[in-house]
Amino acid sequence: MEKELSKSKIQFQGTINSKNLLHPSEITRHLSRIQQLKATTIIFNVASKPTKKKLLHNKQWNSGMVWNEDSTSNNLNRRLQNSKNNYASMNRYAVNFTGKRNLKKLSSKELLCELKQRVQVASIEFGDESFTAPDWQKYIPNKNLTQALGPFNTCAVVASAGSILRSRLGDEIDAHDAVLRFNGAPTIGFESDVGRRTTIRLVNSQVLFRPEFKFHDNTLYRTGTLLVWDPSPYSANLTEWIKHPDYNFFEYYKKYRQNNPDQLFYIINPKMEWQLWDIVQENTAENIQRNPPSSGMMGILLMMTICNQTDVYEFIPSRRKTDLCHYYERFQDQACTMGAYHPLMFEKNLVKRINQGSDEEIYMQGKVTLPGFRTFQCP
Ligand code: NCC
Repeated sequence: MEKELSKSKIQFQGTINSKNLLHPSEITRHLSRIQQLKATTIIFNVASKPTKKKLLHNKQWNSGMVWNEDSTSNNLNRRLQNSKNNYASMNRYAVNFTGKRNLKKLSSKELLCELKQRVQVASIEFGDESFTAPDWQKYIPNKNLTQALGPFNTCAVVASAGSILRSRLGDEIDAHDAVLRFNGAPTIGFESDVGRRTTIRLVNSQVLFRPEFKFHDNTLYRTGTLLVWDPSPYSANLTEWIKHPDYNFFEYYKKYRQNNPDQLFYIINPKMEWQLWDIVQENTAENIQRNPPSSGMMGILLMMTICNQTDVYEFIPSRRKTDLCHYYERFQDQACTMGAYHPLMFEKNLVKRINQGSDEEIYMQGKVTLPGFRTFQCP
């Protein structure tokens, strides 16, 4: 077990397995000891295994245990703080942020309207600047992304976090009209926790570019509609981006389309990443990493655009929170959940603020419920 103490926040992170179950009275003893230390926030994580004794009753749950939507870099360990500061000053994408800082916290509705009105979820279309050569016509699907996908009524976004293990959310996820997954996240072998269905898979450009992902051979990628994104410099136009992508995935995209012409596969217009980044920065008091938001945040925005309701699973950590990076790997690193390269913690703050569901659902299931932009009314 691991305890992390700071002046105003105590994080108690532990895995209780069947061999060292705590009796409820012991948990109460731990909690009262922690409370004596005048903690303002207590995060008590229990990886719940099926057990005869209920370890943590709903009654014992309180809102202080849920993700703090005002989390700051003080909530990160020293290594991640340094990494965040380095990425904030490094400015690899020449971010030239001239936006305002919202000193007054926007309401949930105001934030939703900012996202709806300023983030344009769009795919590259044939005829877009630098995508005019005849061969692009062969590869870019005729219908654009938002014409081809949906509208769906209910959608699920499945974050790849290790803490979705033992959630038993699989059936609930599959009951949605569309399910979005990320990068190489599998379903086989994890069905009871993450479901079986994949309607859309959003991958970053590394997945196409780097041979270890076996993008062209792995059948995992053959299901559903594929979307790929790659960061452009902050102010770059498409011509500049196509010459200098982060990972030069364009040839791999064409090759995949050639081999799988019947599978819809879109390239996200990179403007979206920075429109989203601006809103995360504007609504965060400190300087965030000057790198694009994670695939998770982009997938959430996509689904809010094409679905009437989006349930997001384990993007905001539940009571199962763990340092296990992915549910499908054994690698542990807090960076996966809190962010190193991506401004992930700040993305999560924003998503928590626009959640229409309850804190209890976040804590118990890692579930956030978001409205669809098609019907969400802004002034
Ligand atoms: O890890 P990744 O993301 O594939 O996860 C998909 C999305 O799930 C959310 N997530 C994931 C793990 C975790 N513990 N907590 C979470 O909240 C995040 O929103 C995340 O975006 C990416 O965003 O594309 C990322 O991709 C990986 C990696 O490139 C791919 O998995 C392919 O291997 C990045 N890791 C590395 O490059 C080492 C990761 O930083 C972001």
